[in-house]
Amino acid sequence: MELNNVVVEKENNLAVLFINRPKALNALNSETLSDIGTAARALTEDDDVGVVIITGMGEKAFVAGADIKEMKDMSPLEARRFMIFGQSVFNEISNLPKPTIAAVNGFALGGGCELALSCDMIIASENAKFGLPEVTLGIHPGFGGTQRLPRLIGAAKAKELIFTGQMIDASEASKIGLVNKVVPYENLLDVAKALAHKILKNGQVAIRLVKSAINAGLDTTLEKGLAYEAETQGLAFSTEDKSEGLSAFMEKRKPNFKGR
Ligand code: DAK
Repeated sequence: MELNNVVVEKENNLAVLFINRPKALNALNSETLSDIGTAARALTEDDDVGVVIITGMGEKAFVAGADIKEMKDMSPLEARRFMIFGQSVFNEISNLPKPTIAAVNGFALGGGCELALSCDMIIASENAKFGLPEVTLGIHPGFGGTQRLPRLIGAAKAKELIFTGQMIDASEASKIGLVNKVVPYENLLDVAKALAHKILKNGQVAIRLVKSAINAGLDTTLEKGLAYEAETQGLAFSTEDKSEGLSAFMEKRKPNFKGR
């Protein structure tokens, strides 16, 4: 897969998607958004890939936001089109039927913070900085931040970050529950990969089903979420992995999951 602004590396059922525009601090222009969408669709179809890590190329930025130079001259209609396109790409990340880990290696601002929020888990390096500075530009978050941030950290904290546009460091992000873990920059990818490998040891059909149950539950009532959970668990009971997992427990051995 040849893309200008995204590089995908694969190793042992794990894919690392690098946003590769370091001279512009990996800012999201239309081409980069399109490349992320293309890569996400390819990774969705790729049965060899069980977990996807998303990170930024270079030492400075994960993604410093939507491309301000490109946005500057957009008409309202172009902005609307850009937003719908961006939201669809971020939805593809959020709905990717396998776990995603954002490995945030520096600035994650605006659309960059929203990209991290579209992933299932966020691991940050100690130098990472998070923020939604859109209101300082006279606009507001437009790639899902107004919806995903309050769901993750609660409305009051999300409003504080969005209304002030202030940046917070990795340790503050950890305190408010925005990130799962903070690690030294040098260890970031290794820690993300170690987390991915822990996930990859488990039954992959169950992982896909439970991700869809958790995501569906976040958008609905507890009652409907529980009904969905019963359906996905029913499906999990139809898999070879379920037979293998329960047998392995009874036989006091490690399971050999096949992902089916
Ligand atoms: N867009 C374009 N270029 C950017 C950029 C960005 N967001 N951020 C940085 N760059 C470029 C800089 O222009 C500079 O390029 P050259 O001047 O060398 O050509 C290069 O990256 C290095 O940046 P700096 O020289 O500024 O580096 P510093 O270390 O001094 O500062 C910084 C780092 C991250 C604090 C600073 O670059 C910065 O404040 N960047 C902008 C952060 C920001 O405000 N991001 C945008 C958030 S708004 C929408 C949907 C969604 C959105 C909007 C609309 N609709 C559908 C319409 C989302 C909006 C956002 O994400």
